Amino acid sequence: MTLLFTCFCIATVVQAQWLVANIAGRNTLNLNGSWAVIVDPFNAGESNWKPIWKDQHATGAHDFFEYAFDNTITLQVPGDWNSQRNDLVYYEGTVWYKKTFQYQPQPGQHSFLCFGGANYIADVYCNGQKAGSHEGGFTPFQFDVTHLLKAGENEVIVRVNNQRRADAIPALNYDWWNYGGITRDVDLVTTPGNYIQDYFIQLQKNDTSHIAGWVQVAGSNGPQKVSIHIPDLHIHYTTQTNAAGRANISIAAHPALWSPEHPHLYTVQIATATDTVAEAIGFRTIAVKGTEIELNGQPIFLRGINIHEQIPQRAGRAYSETDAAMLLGWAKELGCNFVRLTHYPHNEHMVRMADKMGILLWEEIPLWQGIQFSNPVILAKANRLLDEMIERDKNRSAIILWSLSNETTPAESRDTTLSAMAAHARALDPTRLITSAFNHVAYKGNTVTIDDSLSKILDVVGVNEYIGWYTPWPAKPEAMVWKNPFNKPLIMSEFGGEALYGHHGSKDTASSWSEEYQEQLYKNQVAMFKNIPFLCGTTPWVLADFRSPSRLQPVYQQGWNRKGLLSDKGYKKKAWYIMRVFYEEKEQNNFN
Ligand code: GCB
Repeated sequence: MTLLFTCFCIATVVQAQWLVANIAGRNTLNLNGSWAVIVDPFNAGESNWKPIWKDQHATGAHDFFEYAFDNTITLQVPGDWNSQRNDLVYYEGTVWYKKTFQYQPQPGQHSFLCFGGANYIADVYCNGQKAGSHEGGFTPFQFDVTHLLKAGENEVIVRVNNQRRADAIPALNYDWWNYGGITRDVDLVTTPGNYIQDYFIQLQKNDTSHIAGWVQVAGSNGPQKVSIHIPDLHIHYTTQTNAAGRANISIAAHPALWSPEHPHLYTVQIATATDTVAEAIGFRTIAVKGTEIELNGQPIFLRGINIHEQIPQRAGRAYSETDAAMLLGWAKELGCNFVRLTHYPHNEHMVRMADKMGILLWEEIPLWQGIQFSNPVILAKANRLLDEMIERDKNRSAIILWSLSNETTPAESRDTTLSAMAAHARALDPTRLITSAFNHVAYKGNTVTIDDSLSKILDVVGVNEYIGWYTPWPAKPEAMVWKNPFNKPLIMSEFGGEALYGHHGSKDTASSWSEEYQEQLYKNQVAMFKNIPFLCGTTPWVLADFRSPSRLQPVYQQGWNRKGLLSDKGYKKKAWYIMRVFYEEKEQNNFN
């Protein structure tokens, strides 16, 4: 009986699918703002006798319900719940959200409910019926709610649960705050019945004279004409979809190439007989040649920084265009042409802003230490997260690297899973490079050898090394030698140490938690970098101090990871200036 019931439940869950690309370019009703919420730590609202998703109201004299969305508390969407209410700072559990809105569905049109992200599991109900479920805190999800909407007032109820799980991605422990809630934008998108579902429009791999890719049209029952207009390139291209609604494209073109110095974006218009959509797209190539990374055929040094999706002054998740401008503005001020979006896909404003500002990006899924690689569900979950990340961001020229993971422990099950994921990502997007950050290197005397077998499957190797912090210096920094048997480009994807802003002490003692110690550590790192010929980029850990429940030092940390070059108020620590000068030198040497 139990088994039958379970099977029935699984069969009826609608998993999120990628239904409509480029939400910003569509006809949308934005559902951001104030949502009524019920905090439900024991998941009482899921039980059969008072399911909250039904949003029932008492009618008879002896009727009552032990919940109500009316006269209850509200939370702002987008936004995490932890930074909005003191009683939810450490909360890990369920919150029910409700929003009502007016809507007039038109015959023949589609309506899609689109969430930028909700951490970690979201169950979505529309007018008392399940629209679908989604697992994963940092990627978008969408449901077709055409059949659930009605004319007049409509309601959406979302159950969000951020309990940590052993078989989740990320798993049980990680070094950042488990911000819960509907943390990103919510939109109701309306399209014609026959509409442009998705498209991939970039330069062909290693070819600056062809724009290539595909357009996917949904709801058509036969071939139909698709046109692509790029007015500034005088391109008016037409083609036809096949029986599956797909049109492959290949257009001879000589666009001005997108680069950090000239982040040129073209307006690209895609049209069918019934639908049209436009967005700004840049064109560039990215490739590996020996141990170099080449942007538009020229070697580039990636002057980078790691950024968490957090505004330190607010101690909360970043979610807006203004937040993106602040975080990426800091990166520019440091002299960066590159950002590693750690450790998960950030909100879409970050990626679009980077496209406009000319900042190259590394984007990764939150496959962070402690993952259950021997559990077969992990590959399926990881591939779905790759799908969702790549589906959303594949047209952003800023993105050059898809990252599969961070700091995984070498094991056969790990290698098999990550190899399958690499193949999956390459099939989805053959134009970009695949990377991963790992911390398994071999130390012998003054020599560090990159020996993790994961390097075999990557285009670019990312090494997190904490020499001077978690690992003592085995030799003088300038005497360190790095060996690269895999002969691939290396990005030093993490390095750094902790310092409390404004706290001064010994430059030689880590436990001084002083700006001087962190500054000296950066001087030493830079001295070492100058002798690594195959080093193609550096991303210090990390732009700004960030909240972490495992940082328990009561005087200096107080629940914050203090490895920021900026403090929790955004003030520059001494180490900031060491990186700034290093990047100035790199820029002046024309070593981009
Ligand atoms: C790492 C992790 C990063 C941590 C950092 C640290 O290696 O990749 O997520 O926050 O070290 O500060 O220990």
